Amino acid sequence: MSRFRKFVGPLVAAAILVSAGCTDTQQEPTEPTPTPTIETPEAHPINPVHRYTPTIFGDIAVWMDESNQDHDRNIYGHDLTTNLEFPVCVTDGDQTQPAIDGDIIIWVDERSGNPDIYGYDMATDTEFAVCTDPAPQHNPAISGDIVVWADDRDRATLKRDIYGYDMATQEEFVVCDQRDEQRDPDVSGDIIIWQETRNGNNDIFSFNLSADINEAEVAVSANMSD
Ligand SMILES: [Ca+2]
Ligand SMILES: [Ca+2]
Ligand SMILES: [Ca+2]
Repeated sequence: MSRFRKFVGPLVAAAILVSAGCTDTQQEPTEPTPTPTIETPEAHPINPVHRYTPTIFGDIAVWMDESNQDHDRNIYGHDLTTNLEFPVCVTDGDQTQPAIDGDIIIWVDERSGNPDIYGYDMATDTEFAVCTDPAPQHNPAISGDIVVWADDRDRATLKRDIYGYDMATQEEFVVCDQRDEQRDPDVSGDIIIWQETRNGNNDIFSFNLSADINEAEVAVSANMSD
């Protein structure tokens, strides 16, 4: 290796270091970091309505509406044929747990301060009370003229029971008030079913409205050894 190359090598390295240092000192100022966008309440609807528990019969869907503003719960419907939404019940207090069959929509209604059962006939644009007993009523279901629900009027002695209402005769009747817990009824035609605990576990029982009263109640699924 020549003496020249031995001498030039360190000079080139020094030049690179000096050049790098000059580059740092002459660098253009960086752009300021943008301030993150903070979403204001106006970025979303200030009063969205939440919708729950939809159910449907034919071309009519119904559900419970809850406003974020006042948390009032109401029942609304929607005609899927006409694509029109309509209020079913928007009165004071909570309206919840809608069910529908034919032209009749029913729900749990707390306008009086305790859960009752109310209904609305779309054919006649008429609202009506099904049960306004002072105790709580829950989980209504409907088939034809028959409305059923779980009822706490004798809860202190009989726990929860199943009651029904015949819209044709406008008469209320007991479906099952056995001393254990009956709940979550449903109905189709003359057959009412529910969940209950008389055997110490949850079973399914039924009641046939067209059968002899002594043979009307039948265990659908019950096993005491479960
Ligand atoms: Ca309401
Ligand atoms: Ca009530
Ligand atoms: Ca009971």
